[in-house]
This record gives sequence, C-alpha cells and structure tokens, in this order.
Amino acid sequence: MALAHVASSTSRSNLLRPISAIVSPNLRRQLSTDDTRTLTIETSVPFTSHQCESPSRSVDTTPSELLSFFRDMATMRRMEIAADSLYKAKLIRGFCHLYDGQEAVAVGMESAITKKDSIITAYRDHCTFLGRGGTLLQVFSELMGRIDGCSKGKGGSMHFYKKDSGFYGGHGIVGAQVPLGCGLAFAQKYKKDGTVTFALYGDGAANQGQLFEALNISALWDLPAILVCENNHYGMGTAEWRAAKSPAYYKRGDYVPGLKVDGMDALAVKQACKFAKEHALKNGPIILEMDTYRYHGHSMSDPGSTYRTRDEISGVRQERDPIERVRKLILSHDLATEKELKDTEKEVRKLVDDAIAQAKESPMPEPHELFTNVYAKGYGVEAFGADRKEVRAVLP
Ligand SMILES: Cc1ncc(C[n+]2csc(CCOP(=O)(O)OP(=O)(O)O)c2C)c(N)n1
Ligand SMILES: [Mg+2]
Repeated sequence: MALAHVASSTSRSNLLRPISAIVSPNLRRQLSTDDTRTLTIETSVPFTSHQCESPSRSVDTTPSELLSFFRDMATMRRMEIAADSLYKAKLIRGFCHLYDGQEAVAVGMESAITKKDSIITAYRDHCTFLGRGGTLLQVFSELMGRIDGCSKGKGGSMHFYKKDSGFYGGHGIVGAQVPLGCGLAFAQKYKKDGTVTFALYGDGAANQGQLFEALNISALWDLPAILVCENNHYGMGTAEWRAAKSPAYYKRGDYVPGLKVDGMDALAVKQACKFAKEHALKNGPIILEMDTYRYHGHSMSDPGSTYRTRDEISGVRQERDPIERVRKLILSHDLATEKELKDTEKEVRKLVDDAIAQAKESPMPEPHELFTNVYAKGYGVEAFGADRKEVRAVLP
C-alpha cells in the first residue's frame, strides 16, 4: 500500500467521523478476505469472581474486530501523546489527565455494548469519548477551548459529553459520577428499555462513601448498573495499598457480585462487559475491576515518577501493553504484516496532526456562550447596554 495514498485520503470528513468508521486501505484489503471468520482466543489470565460465576476465558472475535482494536487503540495512544505536547506548548490550559496505557478498557467495553447503553466516567475521559463516536476534531477543539469542541470549548479536558450516544461525561469531582450513573440506570429500569449504564471510577474513588450508598440502592432496586473500577493502582500519587484496607475492589461490593479482569487485554474486557450487561439486566448491579495502568502521571502537573519506579513503568509497557498484545495476535494469526500495522500507525498520526491543525483554526467561543448550558432557559446572567457593561441576573 502506498503511503501517499493514505496521506491524501485524510480529509476533514474523516476527522469528523468516529474512529471505527475509518478503515484504512491496507486493513480493508485484509478484511475483504477473512472478516467473517470466527477466531477464538484465550484471555491472558483467568477472571476472578466474587459472588458469581466467571465467564469463559475463550473469547470469540473476528479479524475485523482485532484490526479495529489495533487501529482504535493506536489512535487513542497517539491522541494522548499529542495532547501532552499541546499542553507543554501551553495550547491546552487547566487540568488534563491522560489515558495512555488504559486504552483496552475503552475499546473492549465499546465492543460489548451499544450506543443506547450509557457510560459515565471521571476526568480521564478523552478516550472514552472517542470510543463513543466522538471525533478527533471535537477532542482537540475542546482541549484548546475552541467552539468546535464537544462542549463548545467551555468544558475542557474533564468535561467531554456525547449525549446522542449515551456518554454523560466527564466529571471532576472524584466518585461523584457513580451515583449519577446509578441514577441513569434507575431511568433505564423505569423505561424498561433493556439498556444498562457503565459507571467508571478509579481505585482512589473506590474508597468513597457515596459509592457504597449508590451501590446499596442499586442492589436494593436491582438497577442495571455496572460499576467499573479502573484500577490503575494509584490515586494522585498514593499507591492503592496505602489508601485501601482491601484493594480487592471487585469484592468491595460485599453483597454485590464482582469480577476481576485483565484491563490490559481488550478481549478480556469485552468478555467481562458482555457478561456484566447480561447479569445486570437480569439481576442488578455488578462490579468489574479492571486491572490496568496509566503511563503518564496522574495529571499534567505530575511527572508520575516520584511514587513509582521507572522500571515498574517500563516493565508494564514491555509485558502488558494493550496495543502490543493485539499487534502480536494480529501477526500470529497472519491478519496483517508488520509493515501494514506500522503504516496504520503512520496514518493515525496524520489524522491526529490534521485534527490538531483544524482545531487550531476553530475560533474561541463568543462571550455570550459563557452563560448557555449553565442555567435552565430563561435564567442566568445577561450582559446588555451599548457597552455591554450592564448585567441582569435571573436566578431560579
Ligand atoms: C471529592 C474530590 N476529592 C479530591 C479530589 C482531587 N483528586 C482528583 S483525582 C484524585 C485521585 C483519584 O484517583 P483514582 O480514583 O484512582 O483515579 P485515577 O486518577 O487514577 O484515574 C484526587 C484525590 C477531587 N477531584 N474530588
Ligand atoms: Mg487510580
């Protein structure tokens, strides 16, 4: 495949499309021959369960799915690395938490559910948004405070939303998204629409009281709530064992079943999420503890190397990296060549660069945008008068 062809195919319309809808020519060549074949692949490690059976370690997949996992995770990785550079160049300001290392959770979860199911997460939300069908242009525009961002540039890194595909944010208050997620599950049960909510939180958040309150009511009312603890083993810099008497987060729901999953294995995540959705619709809440890792520090102000060793980080990269795992599977099943995968990575890099260039062209929001989507219609603050210096406030 000629690279030039790939480069010229990168257009604005591609940037506006969800990642999974953009299939590169080299991957398409592979898919045309064997995308209907079922491959059965064993998860890296067995699941460990609490108060429930474990799903099978044998996961059904297809060449098409593995190739899209590779491409989607490579896009996420590249996007986060680019966000790091933009932050250092001061084009992104404020808080910024990166997800590189944890990509398998986002793609595995998406492959098991539909856009009618809901997802809600904390501030480490860029890749979850992309997985829900958000575009690179929306991501970079939002990060740089531009009008083309998913929250019109007013939310920034921690406040990505995509309600039309069931993504309810993007929340900065640790743990607060979990009761909100259980509220979404309450609405789903009330409407009897057969959908579920995945509420994601970290190992640090797992010790919060509001989590147990939300879990209690969800279990009492059999709500279709799946609590996903993304255990990257650190809070802002506090190792899990320094913050939690029991870091076995999948067991922490006591009367609520739980499953421990290798969160660096996209197929294991897919299997667990499928299992959890079926369980939740039948029996109510379940906890999935995803054993994962973040390569970056907690946020951009944390170098991430004072409370853990460089050896630990490079060891995870070498042994458990989610993208490398899928690369190996693709190569061992002869679904693409090393060169084709490298070309895909180059193509992804170009998509990311193009999205950044276009996001830089996007204007800042107008001052009047300051008050939209903050108060209910008819309320809020309005500036008026010839010099716009008079302000009228109408509060509920
Ligand atoms: C209620 C509340 N307390 C403290 C903070 C500051 N804070 C932000 S992130 C964080 C650590 C959370 O760690 P974890 O839940 O493991 O998520 P991770 O960042 O590892 O994804 C803390 C203490 C906050 N945002 N909200
Ligand atoms: Mg954590």
